[in-house]
Amino acid sequence: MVITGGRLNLAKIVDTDGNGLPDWWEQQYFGQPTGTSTNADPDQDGENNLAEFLSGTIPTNSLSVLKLSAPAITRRNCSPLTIDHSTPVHGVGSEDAEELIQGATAIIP
Ligand SMILES: [Ca+2]
Ligand SMILES: [Ca+2]
Repeated sequence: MVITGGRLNLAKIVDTDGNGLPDWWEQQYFGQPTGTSTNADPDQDGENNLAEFLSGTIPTNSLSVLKLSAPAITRRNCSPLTIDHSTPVHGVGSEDAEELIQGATAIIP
C-alpha cells in the first residue's frame, strides 16, 4: 500500500493483469500497463522483473540490482549483514527489505 500526502494512492496498487507488477511500474519500464512477464530478466542481472519491482531496482539496467552480502562468520568475526544498493532507493520494496534487515540485526535504530 502506498500513501502519498496522507491519502491512499490507488494508482500505485492497480494491477490490471494480476501478475504482481503494478500497472504504473509496467508502463514506466516497458511502455505498457499489462503483459510484462514476472520471470523475465531483460537486463540479465540475475533478478527477474518481480524481484526488481520488490527491491525497487530498475529492470532494464543491469547496474541497478540489490545485492545482499555477509562476511564469513567465525567465532571471532561476527560482522553485521551489509546491503549494497547500487541505485538510490525508490519504491516500497527496498525500503521494506532494508528496514526488515536493519531491524532484525539492530544495526540502525
Ligand atoms: Ca500487472
Ligand atoms: Ca536491474
